Amino acid sequence: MGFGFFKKAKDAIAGAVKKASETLIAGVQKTAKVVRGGLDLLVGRKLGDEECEDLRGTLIQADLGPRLAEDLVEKAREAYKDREVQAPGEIAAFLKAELKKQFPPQDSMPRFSEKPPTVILVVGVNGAGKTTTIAKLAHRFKAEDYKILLAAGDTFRAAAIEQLTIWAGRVGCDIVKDRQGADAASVAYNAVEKAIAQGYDMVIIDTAGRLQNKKGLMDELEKISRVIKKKIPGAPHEVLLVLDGTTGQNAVQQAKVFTEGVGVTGLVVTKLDGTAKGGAVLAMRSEVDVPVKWIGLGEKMLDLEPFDADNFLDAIFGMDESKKSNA
Ligand SMILES: Nc1nc2c(ncn2[C@@H]2O[C@H](COP(=O)(O)OP(=O)(O)OP(=O)(O)O)[C@@H](O)[C@H]2O)c(=O)[nH]1
Ligand SMILES: [Mg+2]
Repeated sequence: MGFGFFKKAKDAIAGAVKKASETLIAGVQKTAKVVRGGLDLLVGRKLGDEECEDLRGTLIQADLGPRLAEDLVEKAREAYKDREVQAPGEIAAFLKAELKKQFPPQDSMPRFSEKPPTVILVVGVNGAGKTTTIAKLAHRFKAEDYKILLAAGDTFRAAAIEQLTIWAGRVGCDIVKDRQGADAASVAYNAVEKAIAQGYDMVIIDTAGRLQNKKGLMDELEKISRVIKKKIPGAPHEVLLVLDGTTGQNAVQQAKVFTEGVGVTGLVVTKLDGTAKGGAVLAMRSEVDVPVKWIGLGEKMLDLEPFDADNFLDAIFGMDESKKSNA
């Protein structure tokens, strides 16, 4: 399949992100409400000290984090020193333009192997949403005609293997698993071996979020990565770190810790539907040198979207007037 495989995937993603979807808009509405409510109160005012404090408060409440909030407030203060914010949406458009500068185009594109199978390793602390995200990814790529194999690499709990097996059934894809307590790296190895032998396009590997301690967890992830490389040098092609978006800035801190360890290539921020702290997604890019690639917007299979900075900013800050008239 070679390049065609790669291109098809890129087109599939590109086609999906031109405009903020209903799922995205509904998914981040709690965060959007905080942001827009706060910004609307600034209309008709110049950004003096009091207004800047209000703006900072709004950005902090949406959990953009102190550093990013301060940076944006200073830029806005400078821009609106001598004139008033005239219309609703004006300050939102300004902040969006500033934030957009942080997101290089193409940055969030998933990584695929030039030659199948593409191996995706999914990591993160327990409860973050790894297994659910794997099901969502499998569903999405299967719809694009990829032949998908899941690997039940969370051998720590029997329920974890069961949960992934149920998802594989629902999605309609195959799964490689072993008994509870089995060596996770050997499950991963077997899956990759099977994928090569039987022409799968993609292997997605689940991992444990909780082991006896953090070092144990990191060691296990490194071991999985190492044995996969024995079969496919260059794999895993993507290491996705899954983060619980309801924890806001704590998720940002977790991203910092994890990305130091295991060669993470992309972040997945889940559960944005349940929180007003969605602004943390925007802070990730300035705090961690790894792009957010996917966002989780609910518990169902379709509630995962590729992260697109423009659409995300539109969904939270509202769409610019110029864009609305073009839509
Ligand atoms: N609302 C909402 N719930 C989610 C989302 N993603 C995952 N969840 C829920 O979060 C809970 C934990 O998800 P899992 O996928 O089991 O998390 P995990 O990281 O595999 O957890 P462990 O296997 O315990 O390490 C489940 O109840 C999911 O339904 C999301 O985007 N939105
Ligand atoms: Mg799990």
